[in-house]
Amino acid sequence: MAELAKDGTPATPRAIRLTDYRPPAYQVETVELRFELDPANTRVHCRMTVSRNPACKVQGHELNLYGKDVELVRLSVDGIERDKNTWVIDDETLTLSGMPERAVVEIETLIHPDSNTALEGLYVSSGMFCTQCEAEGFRRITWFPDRPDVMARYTTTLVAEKTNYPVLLSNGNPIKRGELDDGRHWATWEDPFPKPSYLFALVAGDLACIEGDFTTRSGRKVDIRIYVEHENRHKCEHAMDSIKQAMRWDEETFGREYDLDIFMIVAVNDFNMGAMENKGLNIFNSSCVLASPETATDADYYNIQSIIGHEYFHNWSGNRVTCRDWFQLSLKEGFTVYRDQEFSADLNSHPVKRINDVNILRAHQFAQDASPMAHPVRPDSYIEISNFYTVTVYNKGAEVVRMIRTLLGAETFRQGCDLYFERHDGQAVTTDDFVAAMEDASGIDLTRFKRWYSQAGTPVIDVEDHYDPQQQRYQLTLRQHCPATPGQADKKPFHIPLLTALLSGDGSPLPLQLEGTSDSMAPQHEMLLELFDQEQRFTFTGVAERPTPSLLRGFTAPVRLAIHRDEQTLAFLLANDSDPFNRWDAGQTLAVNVLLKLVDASQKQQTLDIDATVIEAFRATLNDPRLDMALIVQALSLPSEAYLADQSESVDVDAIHAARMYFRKTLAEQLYDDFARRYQALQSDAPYRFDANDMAQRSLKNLCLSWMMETEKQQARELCVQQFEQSSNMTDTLAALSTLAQHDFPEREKALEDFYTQWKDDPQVVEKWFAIQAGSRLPETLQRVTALLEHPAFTLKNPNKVRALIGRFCQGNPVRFHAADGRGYRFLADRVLELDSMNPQIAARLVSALSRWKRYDPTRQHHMTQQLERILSHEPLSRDVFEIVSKSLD
Ligand code: 0A1
Ligand code: ZN
Repeated sequence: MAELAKDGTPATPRAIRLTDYRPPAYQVETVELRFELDPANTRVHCRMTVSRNPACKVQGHELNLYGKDVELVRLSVDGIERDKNTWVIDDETLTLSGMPERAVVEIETLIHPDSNTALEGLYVSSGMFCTQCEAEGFRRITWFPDRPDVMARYTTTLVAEKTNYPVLLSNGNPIKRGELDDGRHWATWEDPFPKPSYLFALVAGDLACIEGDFTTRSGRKVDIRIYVEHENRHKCEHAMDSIKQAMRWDEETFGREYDLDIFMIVAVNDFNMGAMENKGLNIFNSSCVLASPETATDADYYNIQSIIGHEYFHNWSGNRVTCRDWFQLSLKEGFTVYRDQEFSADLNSHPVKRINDVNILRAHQFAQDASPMAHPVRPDSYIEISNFYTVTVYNKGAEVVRMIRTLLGAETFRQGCDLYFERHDGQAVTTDDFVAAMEDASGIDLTRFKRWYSQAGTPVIDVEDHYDPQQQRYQLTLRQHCPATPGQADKKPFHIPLLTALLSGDGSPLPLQLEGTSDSMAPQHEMLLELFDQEQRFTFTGVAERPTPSLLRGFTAPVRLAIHRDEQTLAFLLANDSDPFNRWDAGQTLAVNVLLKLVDASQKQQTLDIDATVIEAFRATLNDPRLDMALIVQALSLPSEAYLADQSESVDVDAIHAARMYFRKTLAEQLYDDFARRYQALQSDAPYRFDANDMAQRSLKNLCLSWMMETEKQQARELCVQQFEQSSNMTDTLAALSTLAQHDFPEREKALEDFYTQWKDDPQVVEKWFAIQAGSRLPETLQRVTALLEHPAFTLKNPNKVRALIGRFCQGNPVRFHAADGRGYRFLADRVLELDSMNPQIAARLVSALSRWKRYDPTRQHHMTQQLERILSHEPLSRDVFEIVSKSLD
C-alpha cells in the first residue's frame, strides 16, 4: 500500500502505464440507474448485469469497481447482500472476489451534488443538476467499472421535485414518465447503443426548450432540442443552425448519419471544459452555445459553430467507436478535431482556418513539445488523465490524421474512415486499429508513420539546396532531427510528408520531374516528398532556371523548417507563392526576423530601426485590392509574443514586448493614412450577419482601428470611442473596448464602467469584461486583476470567470505575468493553492503557466521555481496539480 497523506490519498500518486493495460475480467451488459435527485443528498441505485469477459485471458473471478467520494449504502450480488468483509477497497478500487460467471450486481450510493465544486460527476449549476463524466467522473456517482472499454446499454430513471426540475433528461430516447404523490415526478430514458460510462449524462432543471428538426439522408426525422435558462432562449438560433449544418456536413463528407430519434444540447454555466459529447445529450459550457449579435463576437459565433460540430462529430468518432483506454484519447480527439477543422474550413475559408490552426499549433503545441510536460500524441504514462486533454493530444493529434489524409489522398482516406467505422462500430479500440484501417484501405505501409503517435517532440528539418545550371538539376537535401523530450532521449526518424513546389522567377510553379521516376503524362507542379530517413536527397531534372523552393505547402506536417532565406526571397514568396498558406508564412517569417533583430537591438540598448522595404511591404498588402480581406488581416497580424518567445533561444519577455510595441508604433505612424482610409471605407450600417465576408470586413476594419490607436492621435481616440458608443454588435464594441483598454486614457475607465453597467446581468459578456482588463499591457494590470478578485461578479467557483481573469492574465499577458520581481508568479501560486481543493482540474491548467521556467533568465527562474516548490510542499495536494508541478521541477 502506498503511504497515505492526511486526507487518506496516497502521498506520492502512482503513474498509470500503457504497458500495464489488461482487458477487464468482467463486462457489463446492461445498467439500470435510478436517481432520486436532491441537491444535498442524491440516492443512486445502480443495477447491472455483469458477465466474464472472454477477451480476458487471465483466470480469476474478481470484479473491479471504481468509486470516489461516494457513500456506499448497500451492495448485493444476485440479490444477496454483501457486507464489508467480502470486498477490498484500495484507494479508488473496490474488488469483489468470488464472482460467478454472470451476475446481477446492485449498488446503492449517496452523493452530495451541491457540495461538488470539482464539477466532475453529478453537480449543481445555477440551480440545475448536470453531470460531467469524462474521463473518470462516473465513479463519483456510483461504484462502477468506470473504464472506457466497458460498454453497456443504459436505462436511466430520474426522480425529482417537479416545480424546480420540470425537465428531466438523460441519454438516448425518452420512454416513460409519470408523477408521484409527493410532488415529485419521474422520467425514464433508454439508450439503445452500448457506451462507456464516460458518455453517461443527466440533466434536471427548469429550462426553456428550443425545438428544431433534421431529416437524415435516409429520410428519418430527428428532433433537435436546445435547453437553456429561460432568459437565454433568444440566443439559440446560431446553435440550432450549426447543429443542422454539422448533421448535413457529416453525411456529405464522411457518410455518417445521426442514429437516435432525438439530439439534445444543454447549456450549463459552470463547466470545466468547452463541451461534452455525451450520447444524444451534449452538455455545453454556456459560452459555447449562446449567441446574439449584441452579446457575442464573430469569434464567438465561429467557435460555437466549430464546437457544436466537434461534439456532434464525436457521435461517430468517439461514441460509436470509442477508446480502449485513456492512452488512446487522441483516437477520438485528434480525429474529431481534424473533422471539426475541415467542417469550419468548408463552411468559411480554408486558408484562414489553416493559418489559425497552425498559429495555435506553433504558439502552444510546439511550446508544450519543448517543455517538461512534453508527451506523445499517445502518452505512455500519466498520473491524472485530466491533465492529458492537451494541445498535443487534440491539435497535434489532428495533424497526424491530416498527414494520413495527405499520404493516402482524399478519396482513399475516406475509404479508410469508412472501413474504420464499419470494422469497429460498437467497439473500444486503439490508435493502432485506426492506422490499420488506413493501411488496409490503401495498401500503404504506415509502420514507421506510427512513430508520430509514440514519439514526443517537434521534428526539425534542415534544408540545403544546390542548383546545377549546366545539368539543369536542382537538388534538395533534407535532414531531420528531433530534440530529446522527457523519457525519450533518442528518436527514430519520422515519416514526414512535405508538399513542395519549385517557383520560377515570375512566381509560377515549374513542372517537376524527380530523378529516378518515369515521366508522368501530365506534368506535376506540386509534389509530395516523403521523408523517412534521417537524411534524404531529392533531385529534380530539367529545371531550366534556379528555382525558389516552396516547401511544406499548406503546412503538411507539424515540423519546424530550418531553412535560411534572405529577406528578398521571403518578400518574393510573400508576393508570389501560389500556396496561400506559404504566402502568409513567408510574411510571418519576415516579420519574425525583423522582430528578433529588434529584440536583439533592444537587449543591447541600441536604437531600434525598421527597414523601409518592410514598411512598404505592409503598405502594399494593406492596399492590395486583389487580396481577400480575411487574408490581409492574417498578413498584418504580427506573430504573437508567445510565438516570438518560442523562436528565441532564451526568452526575454521585456525585449520581445518592447520590440513588438516599437514595430506596431512605427508602422502605425508610417501607415496611419492608409489605415484611416481603409477604416472609413469599411464602415457599414448593415445589420449583423454571421457570414465570411461580413466577418472579414469587420476584422479588417477593427485591425485598422487598433493600429491607428497605436499612434494615440486624437482622431484615432475619437473614432475608437465613437465606435464603442455607437456600435450595435459586440464584435465592434469589444474591438473598440479592448483597444481602449491598452491605452492609459481617461476614456478607457469610462468605457469599462459603462460596459459593465450595461452588461452586468449577462455572464458571458461580464467574462469578456474581466478578460479585457486582465489582458491589458498597462503596468498596473496585476493590481487591477487582484482587485477584481473581490468584484461581486467574480467567483473562483466558476471556471469561466477563473479563465477570463486569472487564466488570461497568466497565459495571455506575458509582459505583466512575467514581471521581473516575481509578483505575477506569486499571484498565480496563491490562486492555484486556493483552487486546488475546490477544482483541481482548473488549478492544474493554471499552474502549467510555470512549467517552462527554464526558458527564462536566472532571476525569473528562481522566482518561478520558488512558487512551484511552495505549491509542491502544500498538503494535501491534488493528483492533478502534483503531476504538473512535480514534472515541471524534474
Ligand atoms: N471530450 C470533450 C471535452 C472534455 C474533456 C475532458 C473533460 O474532463 C477531463 C471534459 C470534457 C471534447 O473533446 O469536447
Ligand atoms: Zn472532443
